[in-house]
Amino acid sequence: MSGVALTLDDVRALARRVLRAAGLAEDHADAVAETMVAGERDGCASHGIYRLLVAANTIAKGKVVRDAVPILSEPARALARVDGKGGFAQLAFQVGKPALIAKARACGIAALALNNIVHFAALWPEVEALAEEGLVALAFTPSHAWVAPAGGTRPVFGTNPIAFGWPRPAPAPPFVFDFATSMVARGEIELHRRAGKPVPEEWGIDAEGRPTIDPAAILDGAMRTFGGHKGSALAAMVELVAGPLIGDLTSAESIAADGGAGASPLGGELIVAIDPAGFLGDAVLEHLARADAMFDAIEAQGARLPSSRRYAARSRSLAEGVRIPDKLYADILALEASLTR
Ligand code: NDP
Ligand code: PYC
Repeated sequence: MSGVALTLDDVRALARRVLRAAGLAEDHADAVAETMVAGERDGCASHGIYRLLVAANTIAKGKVVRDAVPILSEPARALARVDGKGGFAQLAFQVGKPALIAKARACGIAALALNNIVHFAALWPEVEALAEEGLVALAFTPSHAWVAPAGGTRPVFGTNPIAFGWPRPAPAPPFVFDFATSMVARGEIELHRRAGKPVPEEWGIDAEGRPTIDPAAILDGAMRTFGGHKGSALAAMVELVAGPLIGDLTSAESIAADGGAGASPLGGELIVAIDPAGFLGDAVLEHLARADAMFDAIEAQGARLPSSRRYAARSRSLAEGVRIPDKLYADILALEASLTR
């Protein structure tokens, strides 16, 4: 079997070590390492330990504040805001999450804006954590302008993920989906480039606007939105609600601020949480059971729920650990050696 076998504790220790060696403050290193462990544990390679290379580059280029102290404010009864002060998003979310949960329970619906954060991560850990608190959750963030609008050839949008979490009665885990509004996450194209593998032609175009299966040519050209004009409209929505609506950068502004450094996107994230009891009162369980009937109808015909693959990967990884591609592991160790020389 190829790859290096690691326990999740090994992955956590490696991630913390490299992030600390790169100069990240301890509280950030712990929060960032946890998101990489979650990605690796759940079989999401594009947002697992591979992100150490991305985060280290962002730190080295001076594009993230290593010891930022996120500041929480409460602009209205149902609104919370965290100014991440230029640090990675994970600590900002940790700071804002209790306020978001309390406000959603008090008002029925609440929103949290994370501003001035550097974002390289998947969104499902956040909506899953909120759904585990019994809340319905939505999350959106722009990235860098890498994606052309449907009908165009030049990048305007980021890969702009949308994540959704829905609480289910135990023992079922929350219903969660989380996807880029581009055909795939950029991280997936980067992994194909590293592995020297071609990509499907519909993933993107080269710098001259021609279809290509060369991942490097797409990374230099433009990615495509999923679902044609529909994905394009959703990508625009993400730009709007997690950019101008919360006073933060669009993907075009983020890549301009990057100035060619190749660092992770800088900007904002919007997270909305809804307490089902706000609408339903004591009838919550009855209506959540009706939602579960829909999930059963999906699975009864052999279709799968989003996140079922991820939950299955989680069970396996918790029992058996994970395998990291040999080249990626070697690159991470070489990075660590270069940082500790
Ligand atoms: P995928 O296409 O891998 O998966 C998208 C979602 O669809 C997942 O919830 C997945 O569940 C589900 N899914 C996949 N196949 C099926 C199926 N056959 N039936 C039912 N559900 C299915 O995701 P993307 O490549 O679009 O994005 C990957 C990650 O990248 C996301 O987590 C996203 O947050 C992150 N990202 C982050 C960005 C940022 O700016 N921070 C930007 C862009 C992406 P399952 O996991 O179980 O397979
Ligand atoms: O994979 O598209 C991506 C991505 C962008 C920011 C974080 N992940």
